[in-house]
Amino acid sequence: MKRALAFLLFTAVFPVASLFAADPASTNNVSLPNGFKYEVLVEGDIPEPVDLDFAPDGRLWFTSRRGFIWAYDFKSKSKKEIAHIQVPFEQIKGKENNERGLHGLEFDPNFSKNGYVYLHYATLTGDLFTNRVSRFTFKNDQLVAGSEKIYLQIPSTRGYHQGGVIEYNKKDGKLYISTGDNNVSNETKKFFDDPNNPPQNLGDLRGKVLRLNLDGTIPKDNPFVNTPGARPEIFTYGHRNPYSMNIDPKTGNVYVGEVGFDGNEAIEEINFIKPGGNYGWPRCSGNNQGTFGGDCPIKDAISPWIMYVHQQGGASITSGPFYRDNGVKNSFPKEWRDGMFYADYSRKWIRFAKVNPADNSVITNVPFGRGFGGPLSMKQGPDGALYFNEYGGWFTGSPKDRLSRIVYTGEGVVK
Ligand SMILES: [Ca+2]
Ligand SMILES: [Ca+2]
Ligand SMILES: [Ca+2]
Repeated sequence: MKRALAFLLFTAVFPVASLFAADPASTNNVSLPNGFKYEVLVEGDIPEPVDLDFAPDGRLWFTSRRGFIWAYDFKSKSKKEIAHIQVPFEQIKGKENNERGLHGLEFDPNFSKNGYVYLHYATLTGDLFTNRVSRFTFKNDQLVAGSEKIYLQIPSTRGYHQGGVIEYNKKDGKLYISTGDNNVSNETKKFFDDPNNPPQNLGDLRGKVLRLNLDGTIPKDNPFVNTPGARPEIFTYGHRNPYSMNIDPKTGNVYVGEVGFDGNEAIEEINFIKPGGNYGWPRCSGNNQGTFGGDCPIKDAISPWIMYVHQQGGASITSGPFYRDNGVKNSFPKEWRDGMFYADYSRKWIRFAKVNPADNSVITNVPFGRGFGGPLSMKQGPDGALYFNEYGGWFTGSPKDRLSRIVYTGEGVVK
């Protein structure tokens, strides 16, 4: 994530106990196309909501960087704490930023039978930080003690860029996991051409998209299984901080949102993931431009699928769902289907990129909504609505942390 708001790091936390007191109209200035409605499901008392996913029973589970897992129940219109994982999320005064904590959540496709949930979270042993990808078993809304099966242990030597998403791809039956480069942004000049730096180093799990079988073993068709010195879990490399990931349910195409470098020339990217692909960081970014000028020295670096240059002010991209008609009454109308919704946390907008199915290129890219409080981790719900977290603070927790959605209520429910 961007550090532009780092001055908020040590602000005290004032969680608000009330769940439904929010009047969105009074706290936000949200604008949306005609026929769409913005709704806040939970506000306050959910510090630092970072990821969400729908459980097979229809509830929406969401995670807090501080280790909480909550389930939102649509019938009772309330959230319930499912688990609290101990994670080192605290900021320590005078030390570097600590972006670590609990992040990604994913359900096993047979969750209703086996209770398996995959989590991506940080641990601290002595003074050694590690990001872990593990499978846990849940029973009757409780984490079964001793059920953890560790799949990956990823070093986290610095406090920045932890990545941390887990998505299940029902097309190939695999888990996709994103990891941050763990680098410190303002030191980029020191390491950008160092081959041992994580994102370009195939012996290091950081700055990557990883791919695993559901049982934690390595898929035989991963691109680097036969490359000496390479970690066989790696699917793509050269990533900076892939903090969001979405998979098109129809095609199985995987996209990662990658937060850009600092400064006016910096570029926000959404990358379309291709097996074995090198996405350039830290040597290059955007359309194969050298990070500090000139052409990209990596000749086969893959350019972003969507990108924009900061020009001025902070920016922090998040990928969102590849929206498909799922046959429900409130599906979004045609003009808002068969493309990706994506957002910018800092700029507080959501856009929509419609895609040509013949070649997966973006045909149109238009504004959808604005005025949200830090949108993160967007998903399409089984009811056709667009769900997302609003992360109101900056590693602090905020009374404006929210779980929200956008519902289509337009005339005639266009099919
Ligand atoms: Ca997930
Ligand atoms: Ca998922
Ligand atoms: Ca790139």
